Amino acid sequence: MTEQISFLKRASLTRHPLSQRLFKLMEDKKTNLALAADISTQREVLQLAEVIGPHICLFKTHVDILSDFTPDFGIELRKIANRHNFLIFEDRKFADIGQTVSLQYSGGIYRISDWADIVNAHIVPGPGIIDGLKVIGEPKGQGLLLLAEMSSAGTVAKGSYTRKAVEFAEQYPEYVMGFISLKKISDNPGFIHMTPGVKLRPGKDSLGQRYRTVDQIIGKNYSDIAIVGRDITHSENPLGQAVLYRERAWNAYTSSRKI
Ligand code: S5P
Repeated sequence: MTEQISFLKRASLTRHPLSQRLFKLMEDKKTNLALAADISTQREVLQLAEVIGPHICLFKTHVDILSDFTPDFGIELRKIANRHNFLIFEDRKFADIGQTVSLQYSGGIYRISDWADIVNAHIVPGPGIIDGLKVIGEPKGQGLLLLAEMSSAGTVAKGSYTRKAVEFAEQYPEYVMGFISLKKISDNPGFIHMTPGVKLRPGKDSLGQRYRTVDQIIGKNYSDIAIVGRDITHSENPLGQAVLYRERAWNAYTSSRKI
């Protein structure tokens, strides 16, 4: 097992400007918690960002869930992100050829590249998908995560598929920031690992989602960021629950990193 390195040190070990910023802001704010805001109205999503913003490093959106989307959404969310110092991750899961994803990223109704810092992509089409997104995102200082593993039951993203994601990422260190994965899958300290499917207790939902605890994914599996959705957004006290997750995720990080 290689040494587990602190976020601060890792900021100096990546050339990716946005990864440097994310490592530093996690260390400054003392949070490695990301919120998954799978909510269907702009007002509720923005309100959540405002309330939970001080406790997170990253706010994850699914903009195509919104029933009342207007271009103001991105503008308003950016203002909140700047005020509370977190990054915006639009969980678009691109999966097409390079030319098509470049249009999906920059155009359409959502114009994702106007307001999101980070997007993600499946690697199923091959590295052309990274080239297509990079054309849009790199000049704007944005970053990409590759879906190397998934939290859902029966996923085929494992074994050689996961290793391929690492191989692709290594070819694009100036644009790919890291992975969506269930554990640390690369020893390159510049890559950031983010893990969804997190709850206070292990379990599953009725549609194939599987949950692990913060201690499992960060303490034992050496992932970096816990992405928590319904266990915060659907709790009776989202702010209190976010504060609890923040403490647990940060403790799991500090007690498992050495230098
Ligand atoms: O493998 C994955 C990848 C992602 S990005 N499994 C996931 O659940 N996600 C996303 O994380 C999913 O789209 C959702 O937005 C969030 C998990 O939400 P929760 O309510 O189950 O915590």
